[in-house]
Amino acid sequence: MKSLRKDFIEVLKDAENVVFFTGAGISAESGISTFRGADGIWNKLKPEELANFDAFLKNPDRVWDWYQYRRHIIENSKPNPAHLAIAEMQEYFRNVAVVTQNIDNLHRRAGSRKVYELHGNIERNYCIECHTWYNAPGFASSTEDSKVPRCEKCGGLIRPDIVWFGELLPEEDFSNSEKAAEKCNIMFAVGTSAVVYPAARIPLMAKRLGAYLVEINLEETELSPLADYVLLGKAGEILPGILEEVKKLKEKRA
Ligand code: BJW
Ligand code: ZN
Repeated sequence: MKSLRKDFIEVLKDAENVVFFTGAGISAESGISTFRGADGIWNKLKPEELANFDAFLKNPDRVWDWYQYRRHIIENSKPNPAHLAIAEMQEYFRNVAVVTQNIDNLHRRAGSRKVYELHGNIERNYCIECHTWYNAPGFASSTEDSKVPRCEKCGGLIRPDIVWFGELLPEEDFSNSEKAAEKCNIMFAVGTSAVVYPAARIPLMAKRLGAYLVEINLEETELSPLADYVLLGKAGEILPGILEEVKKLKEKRA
């Protein structure tokens, strides 16, 4: 990796609170598709037919089947060097939080401890009538792919705990994300097109309150003009490079 800019290194040196705001691009190198861009899911499938509550009510089996397909891919994927580098940053900064739009649980699987999930988690499911949770490992794989399971208490439809369009974000995770954005010294926006709101407010808020904003992406996004530093390339290559720099800085200090 080419050498990092001096002003960024200066901020890294003194930073105590670091936030990683992540999107689908960080999991692309784990083999999980992104939503937008050349190979994005929404190029082939329509979000209005799959990712909203009315679509689920209209055709629950189809929507369930699609999530089962995604679950199988996610179950067979592993955290990549980008997730692992973020988890290792916990050794070097006082406070590291991950605010993710991803539903794949790969940050926790990589070892990150403070993870706020803005769009839910595909490993969890709940009944739309009585809100009973169905989170036991293996629950989804014990069901038929092409048929939505029913709640054993009330017979209601069971849905994945994912935030669809038009739905509110989980209150506690969103408010913890806002708090993390308010107090961070550096915010990294990694692998996100930053077009989906209100999640996309998080890096904007951090920048407005004085954080140094670093963007890591294959290409420029709507966030780029606001960022202090834009690093173009693969997250799985750039983040391990930054981790190496952090290690050097912290060793020098010790
Ligand atoms: C790499 C890489 C590598 C690749 N290394 N980088 C008009 C204007 C403004 C807002 C709205 C509007 N109309 C409607 C809205 C609101 C709507 C919204 O924001 N829509 C916009 C799209 C226009 N938001 C909502 O509906 C939210 N709820 C809400 O607002 O509630 C209030 C409300 C209540 C009642 C009525 C109305 C409003 C909820 C949003 C939920 C989003 N859910 C999804 C899908 C979940 C289902 C599923 O997973 O199946 O979440 S959408 C999808 O986008 C998913 C993602 O989390 C989210 C963000 O995408 P992300 O992560 O940024 O991925 P990509 O693919 O966009 O980008 C990947 C990036 O990675 C690219 O930049 C690549 O270059 C890069 N990359 N490889 C580094 N190796
Ligand atoms: Zn129920």
